[in-house]
Amino acid sequence: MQEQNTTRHTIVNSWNEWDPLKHVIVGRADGTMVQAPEPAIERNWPDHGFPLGTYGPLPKEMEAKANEQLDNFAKLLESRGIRVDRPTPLEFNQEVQTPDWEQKSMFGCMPPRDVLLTVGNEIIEATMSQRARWYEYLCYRPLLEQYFKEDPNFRWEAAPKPRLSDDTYKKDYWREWEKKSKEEKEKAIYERDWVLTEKEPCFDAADIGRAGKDLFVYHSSVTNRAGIDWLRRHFPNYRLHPVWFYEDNPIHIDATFVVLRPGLALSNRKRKPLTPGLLEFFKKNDWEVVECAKPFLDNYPPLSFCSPWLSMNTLMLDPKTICADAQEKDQMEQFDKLGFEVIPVEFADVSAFGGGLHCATADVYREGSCEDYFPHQMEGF
Ligand code: ABU
Repeated sequence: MQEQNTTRHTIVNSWNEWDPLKHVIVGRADGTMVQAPEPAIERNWPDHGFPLGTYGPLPKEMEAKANEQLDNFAKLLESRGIRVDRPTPLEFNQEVQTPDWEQKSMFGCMPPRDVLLTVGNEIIEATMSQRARWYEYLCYRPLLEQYFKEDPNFRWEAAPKPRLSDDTYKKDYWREWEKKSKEEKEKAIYERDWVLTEKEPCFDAADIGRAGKDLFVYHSSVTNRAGIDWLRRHFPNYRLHPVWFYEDNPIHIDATFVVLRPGLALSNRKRKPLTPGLLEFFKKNDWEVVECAKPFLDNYPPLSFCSPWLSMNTLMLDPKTICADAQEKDQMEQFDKLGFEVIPVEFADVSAFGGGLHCATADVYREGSCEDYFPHQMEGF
């Protein structure tokens, strides 16, 4: 497999979420952990064997089911002529450290979308903002080294590795959050008072929605203002729009506000846009913004930090063809009515490993070039 890959020709090129997909990375579930507590996050799943403070590998039978669904998804993509590469898992159940901190475990490499941001001929390794995920980029290094050798125009970038010292986080954020009243939580949502301080730039790649010259960046609990500012300075020739939504545990634009194809975006029916001018901006440019359908689940599945809104976490194969989670009947029906060819993909068992179909992939090559889908810009947005 490896030998076969090295003989292939690679071109890194992807400007948006919908142009015809020809080459993609699909994650693996191997060794994924319930993360040990750290300032950025705490897992507390006593009903499923992981009360607060505990950590360890997700059960092997869950891992096997998730890997089966990931492998089947990879085969489906290959059957449509799409080249699929896979990351190299590390031993995630090991203590890691830098001069600033020690962390009892890592996480996994199911969601490449969280780590790798492809913009044109460039792939950026995101900073990440959790200690357990600081080394996750290493899982993708064999592929990135290969692409670098094969594509002379590939720009391989890494955002500055954050120190993630205690100064990167608000002290005792989660304990304080638990003590907050409903009104105080509401206030935090409107003020975007999340766990990260502004000490240093932090962002997850899955907080960026790509639409040619326009990049939409979610100010979330894993992406801070400094991270957005770093991206803005890194991409001076793009229009970078910070966006935020009504959500008390905000993570990742790809289950929140998704640009599906030119002229059509999907908005989370619960996580209402709070960004002034966002909807007006889309309207001004003749984009329709539709609210997503009701998700299949009412709540987070067992041992999963991902919400039911993975219902809207999809992969576009081209502007007319969309891969959606097969359990999301209502969402698939909505896509059908919107004129898509919908490909149902069994994927529910992957959720606990860090996401849905968009999370589980990272673009390497889509046909097409950088277009301007929003010619009418708006002051202040
Ligand atoms: N990585 C997507 C997770 C988003 C969510 O849990 O809603």
